[in-house]
Amino acid sequence: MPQRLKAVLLGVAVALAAGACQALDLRSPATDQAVQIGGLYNAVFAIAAVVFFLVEGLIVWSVIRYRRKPTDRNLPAQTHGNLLLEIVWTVIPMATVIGLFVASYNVLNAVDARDASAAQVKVEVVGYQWQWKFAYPDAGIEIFGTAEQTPQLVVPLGKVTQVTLSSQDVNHGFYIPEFLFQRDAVPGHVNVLQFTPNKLGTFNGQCSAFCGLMHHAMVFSVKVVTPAEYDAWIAANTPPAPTPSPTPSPSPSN
Ligand SMILES: [Cu+2]
Repeated sequence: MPQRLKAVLLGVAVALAAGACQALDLRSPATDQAVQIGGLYNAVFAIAAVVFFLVEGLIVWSVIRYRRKPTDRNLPAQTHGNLLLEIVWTVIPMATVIGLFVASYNVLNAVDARDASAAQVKVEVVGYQWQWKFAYPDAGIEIFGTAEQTPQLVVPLGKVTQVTLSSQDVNHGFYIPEFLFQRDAVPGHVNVLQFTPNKLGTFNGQCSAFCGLMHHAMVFSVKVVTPAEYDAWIAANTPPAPTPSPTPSPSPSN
């Protein structure tokens, strides 16, 4: 093989490997759902990589192996169709695509599954120009983000958290990279999603739909804490119950 060709092939291989490493650099998934999405992504990428290197490898090999030599005067023997080969290259891609469809369908259903009765924590998320409101209706807690104070959603580890997502004005996107998915906040429509955090820590999020001049300011974070810390946080942030107004004493009855 000529030296120059070797150098070119080596360069191509290095570039492909670098691209592959970058593509596989998923944020480490922080919810049960994200783990499934990440698994699907990696499986699709691995299959695509195998197909790519197989097909490209065969092309490059054929081009080099069967290139015209200076001594060639006639065309080589021409082959017209090969039933076995055609069955093989039809069945393998079909099986691959059907397998990917089934895997994607299962993961999509698992990620989109919403069982209101299973929800252990319920929060409302409202996007507006240009921040987020996080509310815990059961505790009466409301958090409004500002440009100076980015809002933080506190959720307990391992509990099914249900988010009721809406928008007050234009489309926004509720996106946390470590959750490996995003959902739109659409005015006039409520999106409900559930996730189960599986990793303690603080995960940054941002609006993923360009929503106007201060779109970039729509940053927030999700803090995953232990259930005990969560209970303490809820207790510490629950507004005091309004003092009951004096009720007239019941009229004496005889
Ligand atoms: Cu927005």
